[in-house]
Amino acid sequence: MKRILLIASLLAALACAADVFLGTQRINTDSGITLGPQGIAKRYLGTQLIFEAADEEEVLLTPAMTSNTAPSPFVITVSSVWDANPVNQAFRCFDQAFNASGWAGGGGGNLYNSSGVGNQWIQVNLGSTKTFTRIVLYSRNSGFNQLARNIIVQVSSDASDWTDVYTSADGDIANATAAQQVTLDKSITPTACQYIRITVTQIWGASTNADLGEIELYGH
Ligand SMILES: [Ca+2]
Repeated sequence: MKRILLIASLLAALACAADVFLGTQRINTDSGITLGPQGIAKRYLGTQLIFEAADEEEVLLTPAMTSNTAPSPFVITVSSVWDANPVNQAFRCFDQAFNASGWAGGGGGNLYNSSGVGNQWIQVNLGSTKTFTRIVLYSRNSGFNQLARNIIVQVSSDASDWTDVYTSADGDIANATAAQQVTLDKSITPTACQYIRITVTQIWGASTNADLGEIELYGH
């Protein structure tokens, strides 16, 4: 009889382990863990409410940048820049915007548009440690000799010691045939870091500078 009651209790407990929705929040009534609309899990640790991103969640690691240092604490730096024109500044690679021709800024420029060739790089300071999982590159436009053909992606916790997380093979990055074309969409082995650096190791043609279009960095 005791065994039957125990089984009945277990079945009742399992029946209660269900997810319910409270507005846009999914609530697991068994564990007490709630998931927000972005998949952010919340749980109580003593009296503290803890927010933690689900492992599988993948979001943009940078906001739409409005300058190389805004919004804080994000900072974009480059090894070199073509000129001082506002539309050519490094953050244009991370402003989440294109103009009609696919160039990054409101005028004619686009970053990463270096003033030289040979291992030119663009770097992001995420402001805190994140887990980096994916990179997406868009072309600035088609028909430019200086478009990136091969890159190395590195991560760091201090902007001093760097670890390679992706080295392209020739063919990984398409030679652009249209503006705003995705030329690379590559998953990265999840890696904790605060800094991400993209170095152009080869361009498609013979030019005196190197270009990357819009860059999206994903993770959690
Ligand atoms: Ca842009």
